[in-house]
Amino acid sequence: MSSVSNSSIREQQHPLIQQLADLIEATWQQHLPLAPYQLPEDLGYVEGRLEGEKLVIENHCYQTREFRKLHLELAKVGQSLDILHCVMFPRPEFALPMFGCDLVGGRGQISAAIADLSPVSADNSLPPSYQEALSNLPQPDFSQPRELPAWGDIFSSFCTFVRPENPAEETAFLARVKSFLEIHCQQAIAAVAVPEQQSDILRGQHRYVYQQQQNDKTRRVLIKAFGPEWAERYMTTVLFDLPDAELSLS
Ligand code: BLA
Repeated sequence: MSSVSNSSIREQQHPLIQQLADLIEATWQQHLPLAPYQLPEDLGYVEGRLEGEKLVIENHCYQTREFRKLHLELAKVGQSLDILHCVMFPRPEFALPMFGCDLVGGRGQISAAIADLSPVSADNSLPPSYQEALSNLPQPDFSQPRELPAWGDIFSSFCTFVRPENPAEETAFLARVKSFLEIHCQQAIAAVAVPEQQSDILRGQHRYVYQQQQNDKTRRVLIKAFGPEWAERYMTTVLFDLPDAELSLS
């Protein structure tokens, strides 16, 4: 196995979550020189209780020249809920979109599989190089596409949000995420910093993060296990935070 993963709950999770976690870390390691990223001390590995079942959260976090924070989170609630959450936060001096991915499943079935490269530019569009690369990908047909909630207007037209129905659809979802990650890593390595665009980029990242914080389904799980204050702190400092430079926005 890879050198940066110390998988403990991974082996107990839905196979698609294991495969996607391995794929994400392998792609990061292959393309990006990873440095450690320090999470708030008490939030790297956490345990709580949700309706009598144990909730375990395991975080893997890195940073690179282009990315302020690469975050992969695996969570497990007893036997009933398995979660993979991943966001790649570009440094605000790079005009790069947000990669985000969430897999939620329970009792053998993944109910939500979502992945996107989401724009943060002032005109709310992806850089042309991304548009071109993403347009060239095959568009797999999924038998159960899902409808985005209202806060999901941050996602691009390339966003995939489905309930994968069978192993073929799971494989198709994995392949699409792999393509997103490879395109994103290649573009990021080639990217040149544009500090003059930083305030626009920060504004876009702020909107992305703010909308994600409106996901009541995530919040509800965290509140039930850890209480409202802890959930708020976790959502705003670990799942969807902003760099300190955000202060310069106001
Ligand atoms: C949905 N997220 C969900 C659901 C749960 C969680 C329980 C409902 C599953 C379903 O509708 O089938 C829970 N997700 C979590 C928890 C964590 C988590 C507890 O990551 C972390 C501890 N969510 C993200 C990212 C994206 C995302 C990065 O974290 C997208 C890039 C999307 N999750 C997302 C969307 C839904 C969802 C769009 C459906 C929301 C809805 O239908 O209202």
